[in-house]
Amino acid sequence: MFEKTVNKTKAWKKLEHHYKHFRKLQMKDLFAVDPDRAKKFSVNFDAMYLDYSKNRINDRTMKLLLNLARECDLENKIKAMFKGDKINVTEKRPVLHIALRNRANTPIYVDGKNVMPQINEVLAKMKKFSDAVRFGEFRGQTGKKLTNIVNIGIGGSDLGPVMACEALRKYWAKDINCYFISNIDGTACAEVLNKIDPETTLFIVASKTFTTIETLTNARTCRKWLVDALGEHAVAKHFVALSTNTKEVEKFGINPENMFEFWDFVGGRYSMWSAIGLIIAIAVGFENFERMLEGAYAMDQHFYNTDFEHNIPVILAMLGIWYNNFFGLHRYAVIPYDQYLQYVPMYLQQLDMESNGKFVAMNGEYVKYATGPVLFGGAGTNVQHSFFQLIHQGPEVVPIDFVIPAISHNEVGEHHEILVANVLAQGEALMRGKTVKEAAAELKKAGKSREEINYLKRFKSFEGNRPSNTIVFKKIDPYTLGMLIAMYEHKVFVQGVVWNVDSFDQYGVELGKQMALSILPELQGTAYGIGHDASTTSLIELIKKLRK
Ligand code: G6Q
Repeated sequence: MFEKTVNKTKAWKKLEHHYKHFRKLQMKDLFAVDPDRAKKFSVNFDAMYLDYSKNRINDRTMKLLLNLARECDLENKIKAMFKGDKINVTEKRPVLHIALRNRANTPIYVDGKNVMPQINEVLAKMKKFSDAVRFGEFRGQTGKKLTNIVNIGIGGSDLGPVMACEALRKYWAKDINCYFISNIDGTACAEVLNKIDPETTLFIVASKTFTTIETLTNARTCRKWLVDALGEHAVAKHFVALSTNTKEVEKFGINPENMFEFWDFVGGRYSMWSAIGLIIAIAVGFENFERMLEGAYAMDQHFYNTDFEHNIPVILAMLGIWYNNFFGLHRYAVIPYDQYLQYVPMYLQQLDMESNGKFVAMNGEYVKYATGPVLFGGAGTNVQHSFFQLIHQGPEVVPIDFVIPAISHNEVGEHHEILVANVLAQGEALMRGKTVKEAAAELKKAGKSREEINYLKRFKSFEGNRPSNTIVFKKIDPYTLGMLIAMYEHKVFVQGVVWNVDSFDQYGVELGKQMALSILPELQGTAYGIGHDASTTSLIELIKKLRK
């Protein structure tokens, strides 16, 4: 079914060869000889500007990388996703988050049925409901306006909504507050319930399967809290469900009329554009939610229609492969210089690592090359004062994406210019570095003794030649957020195609879940010693003793 192992392709071999000659080249020298480099290695699309010139590439590198994409049949794989083929092979499902934001409303077929009417129907229901909550037409049991919106969900049913709500906080209705309960740790529930009033609270139970133990346990706790305060009748006015599983929603005690549906062709970590985004729509208003869909749609069109040379997700994906598979750099950081984007790295961690952290290829064989990197990040400038030491001087280079809006939502004094100065300085410093000689000269100028200079000069040097992309927007708004997230979704897709893994399953999270189910009765004292290793058995005993 899936023909060639990527590391046996012609393009891969050529890249290996190219790498040998290229790896020592310094970016600063490449800049020095080519005044057009910044222009050549940048793309401006719609509201987004990508500068990828601070990468260890030249024309030939890009040509070979894009040839690799071609040799992996990327063009047809993109088409297959957009037309609803079952590209999630292990689960035999299509992958149609793009249909959720298909603003042109062109038909997309799954098993001969156009999925657009059902998507539009749910969007219309979301609009009606989010408006009704925002404008106080849908009220709580005691007639009060619902102003505390609590999303109960985990993983893909949590991270997108959390990230987007935070990113768009400036657009929240003045009287609405959003809360998120995901962790099974009772603290997550307790801390939220302590802050809110049942009369003004709407719980959104977000679960694709409606069988996830964390979400159902949290939802039951919240349901009991509400019923204790307002009685059983209140559930209909204070609980809605987002799910693909009507039967389980009913079983839980939520009327299917209060359920917003989505479908198996939407993966959890790709679901913020579906009913899972309901809390976003309530917080920022449906028009803004639609703007987010429009931004994502614009990126989808760009990805679908643009030749690889100017295709932002393709370029970013292939650069990632250059570092991961040829330089052997298996870590990667995303650093938004925007406080509102602080959860973007956390969101991308799931998107990227759950999609491509795989060791079996589509043909069922173990891969013989690195796949998804470890992704981490945080908001700048904060992280400059934490892990940037390693980014600048750790022995392993970490390629970075910087994201920066030109205009802040809170233009206070000179804050934003200082912020921008910092992100640009980081990119430049990582690229240029500081030679030992330069460091020595600085120490000399500072009046240090010869002995001190000799000792300190290496500590004070920076090898440089460390790559980064810079993604610039005029402003982070619903539209540009949609573009940014869709860009990363497609980047991850492209890498999955090249690595030939199924980016849309997640069997890796199953084993721990299964084992937890077997340990639970032991902790509760209803089962004993079910063949664990000695460490696990003694930890179970220790914790049982401590809990007595
Ligand atoms: C995402 C994963 C996973 C999922 C959660 C929650 O792609 O499938 O993170 O979203 O396990 O699942 P439910 O939505 O079914 O509760």
